[in-house]
Amino acid sequence: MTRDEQFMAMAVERATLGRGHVEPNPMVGCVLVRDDTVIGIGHHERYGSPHAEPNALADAGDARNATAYVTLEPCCYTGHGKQTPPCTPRLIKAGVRRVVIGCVDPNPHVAGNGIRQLREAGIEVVSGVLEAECDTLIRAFRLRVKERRPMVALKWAESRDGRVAGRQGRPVRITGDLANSVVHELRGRCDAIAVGTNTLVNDDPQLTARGDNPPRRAIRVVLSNSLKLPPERRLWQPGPPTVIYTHDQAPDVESPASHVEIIRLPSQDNTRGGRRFGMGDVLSDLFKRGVTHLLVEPGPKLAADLLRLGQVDRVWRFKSTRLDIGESGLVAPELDWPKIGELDLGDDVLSEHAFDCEDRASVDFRLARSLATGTSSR
Ligand code: AOF
Ligand code: ZN
Repeated sequence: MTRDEQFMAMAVERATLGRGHVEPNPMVGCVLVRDDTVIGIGHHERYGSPHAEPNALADAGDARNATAYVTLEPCCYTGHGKQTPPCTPRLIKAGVRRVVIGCVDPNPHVAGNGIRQLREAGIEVVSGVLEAECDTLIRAFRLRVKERRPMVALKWAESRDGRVAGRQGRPVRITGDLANSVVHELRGRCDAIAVGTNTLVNDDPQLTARGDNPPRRAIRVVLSNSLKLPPERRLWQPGPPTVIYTHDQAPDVESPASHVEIIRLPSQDNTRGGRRFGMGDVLSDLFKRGVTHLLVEPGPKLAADLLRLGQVDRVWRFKSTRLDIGESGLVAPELDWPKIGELDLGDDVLSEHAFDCEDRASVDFRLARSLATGTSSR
């Protein structure tokens, strides 16, 4: 690693502290260095609060002639709903001599204009340092800006012999304590958590985060073509807002509780001759509700459908190292996506998969790793 890359790596690490707090904004970290010494560090801490650069400048006090390492191109505009003053003039005014940037901001109001303004002020700018790492920090933000949809992660747990449940979907406790706390931490950073009707029927899930002080409270989502809803479910008890997506030709049933909304999306033909809604419509609707990260906890059928449709960004598979369910159990979804990260959780192994083997592990996976290593070294 070059010296520039080392300081940028610090900024990346720092930026991840914002996960769950800054969305729909991107995570950003900033390190200020003079004479090869760090004189200030900061990150974007929560939505609507100061950006990484002013936080690092405040930490440094005097940043004249320093180099600023920023994971994202500094912002440079006002208006359009912007909550804080732009960072580019702040860096210029502070007298930094050089700015090293991880990746360009895909926000069309920035998109290279921040770099241009810095150069026009006579500051040396280097861009693309640790670009792939910095890009993982803005993955969900980029999807939001460019594709107007949330980032989608699928997560399931399977036994050592590749089963996700017992006979006819009977629920089985598969993962150990460490895997469970990783899942609850992850749930607490997502904006929506979805299951299909089979999971609603078989598992009666709560879809809430049971970790310490979760930064976000997710909308609970049920994906249901049939709209066959059991009358008594934990999701119908008072709790976070709950949305059931179905298609416009599904049976006319009433919402099971006042916090549960049924959304009827345009129906399409499915391959088996029935009707179904499109996952693209679900993602657009969730986007309009401000969802940046969607976690799907699917059964094998829903997982296979979503993987086939190609609207999934990440898969998390927890595989038990101890438990066998046996031949009669429900077979886990087939997954031929390359593994981009692996983590030993004692009773289970967590692997992260992406469609493209060149992809980097997600910020959530990095945070799972810190949780796991922190816990085991305690
Ligand atoms: C930066 N540093 O730390 C972040 C940036 O509404 P605001 O004022 O928070 O601005 C949000 C936009 O600023 C966001 O859409 C993205 O383009 C950029 N995020 N930029 O220089 C930061 N979080
Ligand atoms: Zn900014």
